[in-house]
Amino acid sequence: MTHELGRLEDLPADYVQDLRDLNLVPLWPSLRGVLPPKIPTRQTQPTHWPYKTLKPLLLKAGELTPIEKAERRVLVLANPGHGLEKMQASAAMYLGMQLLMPGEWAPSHRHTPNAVRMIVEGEGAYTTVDGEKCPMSRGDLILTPTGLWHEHGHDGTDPVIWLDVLDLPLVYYMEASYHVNGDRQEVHVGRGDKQYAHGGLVPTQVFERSHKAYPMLRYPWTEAKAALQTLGLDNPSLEQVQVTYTNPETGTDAENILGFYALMLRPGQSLRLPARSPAQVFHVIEGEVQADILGSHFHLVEADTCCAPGYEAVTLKNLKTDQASFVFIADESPLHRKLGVYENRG
Ligand code: 1HN
Repeated sequence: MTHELGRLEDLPADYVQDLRDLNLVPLWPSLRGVLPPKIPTRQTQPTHWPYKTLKPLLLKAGELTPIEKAERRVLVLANPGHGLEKMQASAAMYLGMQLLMPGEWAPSHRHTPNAVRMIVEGEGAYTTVDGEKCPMSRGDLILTPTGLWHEHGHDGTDPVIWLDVLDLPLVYYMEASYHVNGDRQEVHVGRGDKQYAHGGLVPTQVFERSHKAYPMLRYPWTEAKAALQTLGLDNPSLEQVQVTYTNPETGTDAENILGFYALMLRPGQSLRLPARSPAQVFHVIEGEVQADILGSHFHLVEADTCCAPGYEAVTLKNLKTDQASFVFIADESPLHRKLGVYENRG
């Protein structure tokens, strides 16, 4: 049973003022707020960002603001539950849609938050991460883990747009968020996406491991899609046809704080994802999906993005009855597991 606790108003005003003057605060009026019964209070609201409405505004930003004035030309997908100015999709996740025009260059920097890019549209752009030039194609996932230099360039002819996912809100909250600007990187020979391209077959190192904390930086969509299709064909009764983006040397999550996954929904399939503690983000790579989150029913078409708070079940339904749909998922699972607060409530 949860008892009613004393309120601030129940205390003499001069007593409260005496406390405040000494930087002291009584706990009991706020205890239920910070420690609610049974389930956390979540500011993260189910939110849908349709690509169709976002894209023209992002292209307009390309006309209004030169890359030199932006460094990164991004429209942030902000969750109204957190307040737009906080630039949060969830407690730990930041989302942004970034535009790079042909010939533009987003200069080299590195920072403490971890980032990934999910390429949404356009060909010819590349991002250089830690000296490795990673071509960007639709559906590719490219890591820029904490501390690694990264810059973006574009040799193509049409705008390139990608989704950035960062753990910025968490790292900022920790007062650990900062960046350093750098010079254009020299591109070196050797690419992790080639060296680790075949599942289970990893380069034999002279030492047990390469000396890279992040040996694979680019996960081509062609590989992820083929893995999902093969998994689905080989396991006709498998409900959750999903792969996790991992570090191929350790088998652990690709980055430390956020987790990344690709999901295939079979034609017409309805999949219930259990209520787990981490918040989640869904981005449709191919197909058409209905996402039922709390009382919201989002109709997601290609390149649409939505988010769901933690501790809630989510149902994803493939609205295509004659073909599979493919969804990129980002979540806060690695963080929750490391902190020991991860829960699956079924
Ligand atoms: C950043 O470095 C990039 O490098 C994109 O493309 C978005 C949002 C917040 C902080 C750093 C990038 C970012 C960012």
